[in-house]
Amino acid sequence: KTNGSSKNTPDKIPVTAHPLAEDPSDIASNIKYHAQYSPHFSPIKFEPEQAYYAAAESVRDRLIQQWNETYLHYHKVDPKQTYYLSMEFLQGRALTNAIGNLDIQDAYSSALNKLGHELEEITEQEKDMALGNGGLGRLASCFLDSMATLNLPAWGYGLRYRYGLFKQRISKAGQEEMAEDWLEKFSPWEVVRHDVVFPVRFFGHVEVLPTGSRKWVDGEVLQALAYDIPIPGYKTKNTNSLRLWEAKASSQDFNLFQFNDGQYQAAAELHARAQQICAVLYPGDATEEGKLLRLKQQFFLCSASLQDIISRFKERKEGTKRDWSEFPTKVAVQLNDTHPTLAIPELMRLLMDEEGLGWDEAWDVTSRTIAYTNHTVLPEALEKWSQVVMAKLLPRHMEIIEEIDKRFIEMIKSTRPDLESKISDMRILDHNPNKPVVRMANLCVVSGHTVNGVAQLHSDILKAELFADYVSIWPNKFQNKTNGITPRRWLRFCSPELSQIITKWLKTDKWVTNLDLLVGLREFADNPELHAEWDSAKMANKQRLAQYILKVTGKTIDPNTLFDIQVKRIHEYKRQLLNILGAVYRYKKLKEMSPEERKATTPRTIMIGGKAFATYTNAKRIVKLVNDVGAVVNTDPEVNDYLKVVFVPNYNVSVAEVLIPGSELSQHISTAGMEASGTSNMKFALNGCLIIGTLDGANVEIREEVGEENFFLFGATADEVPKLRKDRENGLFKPDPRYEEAKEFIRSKAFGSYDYNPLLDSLEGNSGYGRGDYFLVGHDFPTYIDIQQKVDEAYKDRKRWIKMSILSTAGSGKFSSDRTISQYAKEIWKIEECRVP
Ligand code: NBG
Repeated sequence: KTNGSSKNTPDKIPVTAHPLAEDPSDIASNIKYHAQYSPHFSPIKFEPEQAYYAAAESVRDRLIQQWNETYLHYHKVDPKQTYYLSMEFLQGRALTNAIGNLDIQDAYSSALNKLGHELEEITEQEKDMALGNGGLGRLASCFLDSMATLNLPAWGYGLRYRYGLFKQRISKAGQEEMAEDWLEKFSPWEVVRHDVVFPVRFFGHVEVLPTGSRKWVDGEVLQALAYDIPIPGYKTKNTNSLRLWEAKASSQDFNLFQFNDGQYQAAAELHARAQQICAVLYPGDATEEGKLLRLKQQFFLCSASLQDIISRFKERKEGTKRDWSEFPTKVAVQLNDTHPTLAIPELMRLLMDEEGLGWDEAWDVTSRTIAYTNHTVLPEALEKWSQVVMAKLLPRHMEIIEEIDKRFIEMIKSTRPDLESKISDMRILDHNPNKPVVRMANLCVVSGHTVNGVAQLHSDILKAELFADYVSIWPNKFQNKTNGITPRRWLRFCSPELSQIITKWLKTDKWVTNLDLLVGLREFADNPELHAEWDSAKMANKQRLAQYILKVTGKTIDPNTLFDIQVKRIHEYKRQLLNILGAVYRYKKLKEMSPEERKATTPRTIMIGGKAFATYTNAKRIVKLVNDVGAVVNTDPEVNDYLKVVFVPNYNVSVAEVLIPGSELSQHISTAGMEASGTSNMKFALNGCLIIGTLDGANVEIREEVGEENFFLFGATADEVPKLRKDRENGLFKPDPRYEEAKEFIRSKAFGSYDYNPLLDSLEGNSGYGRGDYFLVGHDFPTYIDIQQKVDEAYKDRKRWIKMSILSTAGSGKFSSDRTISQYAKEIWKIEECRVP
């Protein structure tokens, strides 16, 4: 379809605004209204792209109505509200989610038909909003969906990056990164709030006033301007906000005199520097400049958000003077990892220097307001900032951090002399003479009222290792909040076929907001009728996936083979290398078989996808290796029917929505103890996909819930890992011959001339991070191959496999982010539902 005139009679549909239309004809009018009166394109064409923008704007009208009502309701009721501070939000696409949550899918579908378009084609026009790297950012987005659905007064705060996570292109050389321009045209989902602007200062110095109080002055001041994104709940009026800040310089900072004098760059210098702040998500921090910019971003988010939170606290009781001790009963601030840690000294500064509170009072308010979630135990991801850089960029905050550190040490000395020897590890400032740093995680633990991990095993490790010393001081500060995913996006909307079957057998669609109801499927796990329906829904999803793969890679895959998927950021601890070594071993064995023997095997399509950090050399080599293995295997006529290896390019949220419903086996095979939780494992399990995995992160709990007979387990456990590494250092590791064979095969250049020796060498030797097989690929390889054989056998028994698949979905209720968010609300934030009438 090139325009609306091919089908029906779109020309006859009147152009009228009906913001709250229910009827498809009125909705169609409203879409036409937007095409005409919110003109972003010339009026000649009404192609899918134009139709997408017009449809999205018509949905936004409806959202704005609910959104304003929600804002006013919260203003009136003045409930305690949560603010989720995160440097990342991986929202993906919004249109399907919005019309799904508003429950107007059918009406929109027929309205678009009337205009000569298909809803599915229209939704694909939308660019992913990818303002995050991976699980941490997607978790934040799932949380927003649950907060709104549960009618909780809770907002997200983030940054409006001009370019989100890069777009991945695969060439002969491997991964190439390109700027992903989600704002190339514009986003119909954001609303700029010209009246919400706060000043954010950098550099300068601290002045002591005659009263003795301190004030941060001079330096450069930028403006934070709010852009709001509506977050609709599922089948409820409550529509929350995701507020993203953009940096601007004010017009006074434009030097007209210099400009007229021909000094164009100098005239707009501050404007240029403002633009850098929100230019890109997580700029590479290898250079000093990059580091400073990242710190600026973090502070920008914290300062703007806290000023906004404080002004809302005041606004909601306009006219009356509020007692500051009331603040923590009205405000909960959650730090999504240490990235927004500067919220702590910034809140202290605002309370003391702007509002006139004393230290003790400000500290009481701050520590009762702020809570911190830890998302990793990887040492390189635990943020440390140079004290020199911090003192230069944020002189007042450095003073405050020093004072927090000093008081913490005094507290230990006076109350816990037994911990004196631990002070240097526990304190916030590390006075290493070569490079004094601020340890952000320590600052969070010392200052926050609650610290939580993201899966039971991870939280246990935090308490037993990373934060063990603090546990003895504050035993009640530490909690677990096992991650979750929203069942709306990750089942109801991404797999309508399977959803319909579930609703039919459970005789209710209430599972969409009460995921525990899925256990009701267990009683039908052997029912042949359900099996037939389940099988055909899965097959439809596999076909859709195969078409997608054909579209983006040109490769044909067979939906009758076992679809085996591993998609996530490429990292050595996630062990994509173990997966590809297994694939290489499988290929080699297939080559050695007779044609009859091959026919008896279980045909497989292995799909691997994910982005490698641009400067992470080994991760990039892994991407190339997967592609090189695929190039050989997929063109080898002997094995072609039994094995394919496909690299799925540019993995992101919308790609996941196609891959996950179509998968049958997914790999979550990190070295035990290293993946804090994982959340895609939950999405796969919910979609009836079986997991092959280690006892790591949330895998442990998924296995408990779906039943151990429905989980393909292998590998060392977290508590065995330290000894295995020691043994390795002491030369006690005996490699399995199959493992040596797989590596040797790659070294023999069976997959092209690229030199994979440096990558494979990371698996050799005796010790060290990145050398000496720190991630224990060699140790886990034999059990991995053995369990893969069990997978092959299980798949041959169709009945058994489908039963396992049903039981996997049935056991996934716990992993709803509604459950996670209810626990945060009750056990950390102490907030309650505030439903818009
Ligand atoms: C990631 C962990 C994942 C976890 C997500 C969400 C960071 C720092 N951590 O295992 O690696 O699922 O956070 O909690 O990105």
